[in-house]
Amino acid sequence: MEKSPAQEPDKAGKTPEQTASNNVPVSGQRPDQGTAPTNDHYDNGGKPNAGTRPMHAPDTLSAKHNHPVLAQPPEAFTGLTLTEPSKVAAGITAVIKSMQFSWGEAGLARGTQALLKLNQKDGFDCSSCAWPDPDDHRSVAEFCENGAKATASDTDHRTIGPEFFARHSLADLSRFTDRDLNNAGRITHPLAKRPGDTHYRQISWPEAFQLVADELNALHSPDEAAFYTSGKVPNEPAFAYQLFVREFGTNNLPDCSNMCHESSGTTLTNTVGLGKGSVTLNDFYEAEVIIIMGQNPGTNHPRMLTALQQAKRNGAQIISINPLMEAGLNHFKNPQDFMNPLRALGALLGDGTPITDLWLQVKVNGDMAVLRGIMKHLLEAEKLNLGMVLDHAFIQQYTAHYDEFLQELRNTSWEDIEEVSGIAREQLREAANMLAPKKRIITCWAMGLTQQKNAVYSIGEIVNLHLLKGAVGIPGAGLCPVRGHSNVQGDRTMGIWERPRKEFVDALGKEFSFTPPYEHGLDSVETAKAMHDGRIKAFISMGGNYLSAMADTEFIAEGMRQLDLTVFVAPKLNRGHLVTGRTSLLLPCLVRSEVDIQRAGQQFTSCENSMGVVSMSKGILKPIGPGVLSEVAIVCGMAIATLGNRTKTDWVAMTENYDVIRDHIARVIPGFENFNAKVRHPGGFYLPNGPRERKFTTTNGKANFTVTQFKKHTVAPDQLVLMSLRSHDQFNTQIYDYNDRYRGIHGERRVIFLNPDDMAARGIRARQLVNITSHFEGQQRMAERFVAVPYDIPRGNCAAYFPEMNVLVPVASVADVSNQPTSKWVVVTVAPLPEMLPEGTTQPEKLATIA
Ligand SMILES: Nc1nc2c(c(=O)[nH]1)N[C@H]1C(S)=C(S)[C@@H](COP(=O)(O)OP(=O)(O)OC[C@H]3O[C@@H](n4cnc5c(=O)[nH]c(N)nc54)[C@H](O)[C@@H]3O)O[C@H]1N2
Ligand SMILES: Nc1nc2c(c(=O)[nH]1)N[C@H]1C(S)=C(S)[C@@H](COP(=O)(O)OP(=O)(O)OC[C@H]3O[C@@H](n4cnc5c(=O)[nH]c(N)nc54)[C@H](O)[C@@H]3O)O[C@H]1N2
Ligand SMILES: [Mo]
Repeated sequence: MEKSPAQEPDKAGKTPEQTASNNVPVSGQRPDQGTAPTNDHYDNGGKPNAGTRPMHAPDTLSAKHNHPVLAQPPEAFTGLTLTEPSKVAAGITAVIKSMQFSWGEAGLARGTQALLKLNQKDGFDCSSCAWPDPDDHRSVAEFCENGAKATASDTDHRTIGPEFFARHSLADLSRFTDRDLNNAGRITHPLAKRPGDTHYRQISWPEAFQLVADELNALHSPDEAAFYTSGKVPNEPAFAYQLFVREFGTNNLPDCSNMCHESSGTTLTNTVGLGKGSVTLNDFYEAEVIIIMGQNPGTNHPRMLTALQQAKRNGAQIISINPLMEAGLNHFKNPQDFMNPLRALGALLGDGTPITDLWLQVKVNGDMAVLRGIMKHLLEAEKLNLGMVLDHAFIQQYTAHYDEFLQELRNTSWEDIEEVSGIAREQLREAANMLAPKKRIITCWAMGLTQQKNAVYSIGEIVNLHLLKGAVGIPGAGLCPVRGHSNVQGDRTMGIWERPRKEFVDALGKEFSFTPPYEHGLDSVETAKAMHDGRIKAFISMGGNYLSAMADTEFIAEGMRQLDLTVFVAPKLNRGHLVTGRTSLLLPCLVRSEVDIQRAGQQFTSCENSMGVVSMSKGILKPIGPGVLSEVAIVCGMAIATLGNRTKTDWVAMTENYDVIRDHIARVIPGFENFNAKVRHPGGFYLPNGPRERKFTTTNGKANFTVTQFKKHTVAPDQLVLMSLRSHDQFNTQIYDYNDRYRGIHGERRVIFLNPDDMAARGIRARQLVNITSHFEGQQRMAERFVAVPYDIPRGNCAAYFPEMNVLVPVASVADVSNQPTSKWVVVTVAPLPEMLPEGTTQPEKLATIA
C-alpha cells in the first residue's frame, strides 16, 4: 500500500498523545453512560452498562485491504461539478426529476401506475419517510420527488437473477459503487453462499429455510443469534418476526431505531410518558410558531414542506435551528401548486413561499445552549409581563422538578451559552420574543439532535421549553420528533425492541401459549460488540444494511466475517449483503407496491406514521417474479422450519391470511382492538396518545422537567467536529445517484464540506483532496481521499455524507442513556494531499461497471 502523506503524524495534525500510538489499534474504555448526576429521575430502561469492555479500533487503513470483499465503497471519483446551493426547494424541477427518475428506473407504465396510487387511501404507503398523509383531502399526486424515487427504485423492472450472481463474485460486486449495487435491479431468486464459496448461488425456498433452521438450532443458546430490523418492514411481518424470535428464545432484536430516534424515545418516555410525538398534522395548521431543529425537510421529509407552507399561509412563524441553511428551510415551491390553475402561474414565476422567519446558525451540538438561552430570555420576559409568558397553571398541575430546573437554568452563564451555540444573546432574544406571547408552539427535530453524545438531555430541553409554555396537549402545539423510515415507529409498537415491557411479553406469552424470554437483549451497538468478541454467531436481517448504516464500518465488517450464519431478507442488493458469515442467505421479498396474493386472496399490510396513524397499504403492481415471497411468508417459513414441534402457533394460517395476524395483534397490543375493522376504514385510525390529552404516564404520573448540568464540549484547536448528512439522492444507504442538487454538489459523494476560514488555516483549497482522521479515546480511524468543498458552515464544524464517512464513527462513541451512535459528532483532523480534483473529473477505469 502506498504511504499517504496524511500518515505522517505532523501533517495529519495529531496531538502528541495520538501520535504516540502511531495509528496502531489501541484499546479504549467505553465511556460511562447514563450517569449524568443530576438526572436521577431518568430511567435508562435497563440498558446494559457495558462500560467495562475494552473496544479495539480496527486499523481502518489496512483493514480495507485485508479482505477481498470491500466493506467500504470504492474510492474512485465520479466527476464533481459545483454550483451555488439552491435557495428554493422543490418547484417544477422536482416534478420533472421525479418523473424522469420514475420513468427511467421503473419503466413508463409500471412507474406512473405506481405513482398514481402512492399514499392514496386505497393504495400503498410510500416506502420513503414517515411523514403523515392528510387525514381528509389527498391530492391526486400525494407524493414528493424523493417518494417518487423510492417507489421507482423499489419497482425497478431490471432484475438480477442467479446468472448475475454466477457472473460476479462477492469480491467483484463489492467493487461496484453503492449506487450501482442498488441500481442493478431486483433480486429474483433465493440465494445461498456456502462455506468457502466466493459466489451466491440459487437455492430453493425449502432448502433455504432448512439451512436457517439447522444453523439456528445448532447454537448453544438462542442468545447467540441477533435479529435486526429496518424500519421499512410493515406491521404484520414485524409482529410475526418478533414472535418467531421470542419463541426461538431471545430478545436480541436490534433495529435501525437504535441509530435513529432512540434518543427521542428515551427522553419522551421519561418526560411525558410516551416515546412518540404528541402532534397531529392538523396541529400544524393551527400553530403560531414552529421550531425546526436538526432536520433537513426539503430532502428528507419533502411533504412536510406542504404542511409548513399551509402553516405559513395561516400565519405561523418558523424558527430554524441548523448549522446549514438547507434549501427547504429557505423557500419552497409546492409541486402540487403547478397542478392548481389558480396557483400555477405564481408558482412558476415567483420565488416560492419563504419558510424560515428566523435562522439560528447553531454550531454542531449547540442546541442545548440555544434552548437554554431562549428559556433564560423567557424568564426575563415573564418578569416584565407577570403570568403572561409562562403557563404557571400547567406547570403547577402537571409537572415535576420545575424548581430544580429553574435553578439550573439560572446557573447557566450567558458566556457559556454564546460560546457553545455560536449565537449571540441578542439573536436568541429574537427567538424568545417570537415565542413569549404564544402558546401554540410545535417543535420538530430529527438526526441533528438525536445523534449527539448528550442527545437525550438536549431533547430534554425541548420538552422543558414546551412544559414552561404549557405547549403540550392543546391544539396547534406539541412535540414532534420527525421519524425516518416509513414504519420505524410501527415496528416498535409491534414489539421490535430489545427491551420489551413486561406487560407486552406477558400478553405475547399468553396469546401464543409459550414462555417468552424476559431478559433484555442486545441493541445495534451491543450487537456489533457481541459479534466482534464471538458472543453472537448468527445475524438475521429483515431489510436494512447493518454493515453500512452502523458506526465503524471496518469494525462491523470484522464482526460479520466471523459469524457462522448471515441471512438477509431484501428486495435489492446492498453492500451489507456482501460482507457475510461462513454461510449466507439472500432471500428476496416483495415490495409494498406489489400485489401480495396468498391462499385467502390478495393481502394488505399496515404502517404507522410519525403521528401515530395506522393505515393500510395495498400493492397494485404485478410482482417482479415468481421466485420472490412476501416478508410474512419468509418469516413464517423460517419459523416453521426452525421451531418445528416446539411451537403451538399456527404459522400457516398467518401466512395464508394476514387478518389472522391482525387478530393476534388486536389481543396483544393496546390500541389495536378491532384492528381488522379499523384498518379498513379509509385513512386508517389514530393510536391512543396520552400526552396529546395531557395524560403523562411516567413513573411519577407527571410531566418531568429534565435537569442537566451544562457542560462544554471542547476539541483541540487543530480538530474539527464532523457531522454526517444525507444527500438529496439517497435513502439512507440506498444511493440513487451522485448528486445533492440543493447543496450544489453534482456527480460526487466523496466530499467534505468545510468552512472557508478553516480551509485557509490548513492550506486547503477548493477541490483539493484530503484525508480525514477521527480521534476518540486515543484511537484513530481514517478515511482517505475526500474532496474539499467550501461551504457556509460554522467555523470548527464540517460535514460529509453517510455512509461513506461511517468508517470514522467509533462504535463506542454513543449518546448517554440511549446508546445511540454519535454520527453527528465525530472529532476529526483534516490533512491536505498534494492532488486537486479537476473540474468534471471521472476515473471510469477505476469503477467497475455492471455488465
Ligand atoms: N430522501 C430521503 N428521505 C429520508 C431519508 C433519506 O436518506 N433520504 N432517511 C430517512 C430517515 S431513516 C431519517 S432518520 C430521516 C433523517 O432526516 P434528517 O434528520 O433531516 O437527516 P440528516 O441528513 O441526517 O440531517 C440532519 C440535519 O441536521 C443538521 N444538523 C447536524 N448537526 C446538527 C446539530 O448539532 N444541531 C442542529 N440543530 N442541527 C444539526 C444538518 O445540518 C441537517 O440539516 O429522513 C428520512 N427520510
Ligand atoms: N453516519 C451516519 N450513520 C447513520 C445515520 C446518519 O445520519 N449518519 N442514520 C441512521 C439512521 S437514522 C438509520 S434509520 C439507519 C438506517 O439503517 P437501515 O434501515 O439498516 O438502512 P437502509 O439503508 O435504510 O436499508 C436499505 C436496505 O433495506 C432493504 N429494503 C428496502 N426496502 C425493503 C423492504 O420493503 N423490505 C425489506 N425486507 N427490505 C427492504 C434493501 O435491501 C435496502 O438496500 O442508518 C443510521 N446510520
Ligand atoms: Mo432513521
